[in-house]
Amino acid sequence: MTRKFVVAGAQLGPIAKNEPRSEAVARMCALMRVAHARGAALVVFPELALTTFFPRWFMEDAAEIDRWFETEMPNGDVAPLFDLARELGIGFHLGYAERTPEGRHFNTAILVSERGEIVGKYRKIHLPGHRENEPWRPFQHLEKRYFEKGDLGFPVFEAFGGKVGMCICNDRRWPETWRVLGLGGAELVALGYNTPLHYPPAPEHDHLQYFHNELSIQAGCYQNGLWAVAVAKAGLEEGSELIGGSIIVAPTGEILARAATQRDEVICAEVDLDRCAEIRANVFDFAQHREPEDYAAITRPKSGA
Ligand code: CDT
Repeated sequence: MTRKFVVAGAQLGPIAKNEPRSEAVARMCALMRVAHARGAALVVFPELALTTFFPRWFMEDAAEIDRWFETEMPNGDVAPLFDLARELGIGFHLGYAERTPEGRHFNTAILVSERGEIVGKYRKIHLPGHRENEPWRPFQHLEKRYFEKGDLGFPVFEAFGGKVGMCICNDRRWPETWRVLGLGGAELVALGYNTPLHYPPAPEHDHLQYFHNELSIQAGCYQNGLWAVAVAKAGLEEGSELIGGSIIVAPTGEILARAATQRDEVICAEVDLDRCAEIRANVFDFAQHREPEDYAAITRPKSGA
């Protein structure tokens, strides 16, 4: 049985602070239609895709913070996306801010089947940035303030005829993310990101943002023999420039599709999940060549923990 299908990445341009979720969802529905017209079975949307990237602002008031979070999924605002997925028979991946019934806050992504059912959930583990207001910055990056570290590990789900994993933005920079997903058998990783072009603590690296994005994702794919669809929220959003550069990467590390704009844009590629074996049965055959006895330092608790 062939395990070939088309995947799409639906990059979003900026979302304004006052843009209602219904408008963002309407934009995503339009992109989903384009992806479907190009034959995609799965379309990947970015991290925190329903709103502007709110961690750029310092907030103290709980109600002001909570208005950026979804308390249910699906809910009335995103229902049109679930309905359209069902109508077209296309799956999707969506990032959003999750507030649980117990009041816990996570940076979350879900995988939704072509029947409109949630078949997988991931909560971001590597939360970048800081906890307190740092007025010297031109904008804040307060993910450590607004989110708890994810508590689901890096799960892998049976979906779309294969094994699908997820990670979110900063996670893609960590080789451990990819290795744990690879060890879990992931054949395709969906991920969204919001990456400012300007990194205030080390602005000398600003010109390397696109390079570091591709470097991390290509290495993760090659070293674990898996596919990735990596999708940006891009463009000048509330005064902060976010990189685009959404890509689809093969298990060989080759980039098969790349966004050309910083706006709403669909990229597509045909994936063949059987091609994971090209790498996994050869140079990165874990059973034959991995030497975990010598990797103990990787899982030693961090100092100060
Ligand atoms: N959203 C997110 O995780 N962004 C980070 C920004 C750099 S760290 C402040 C990233 O890794 O792209």
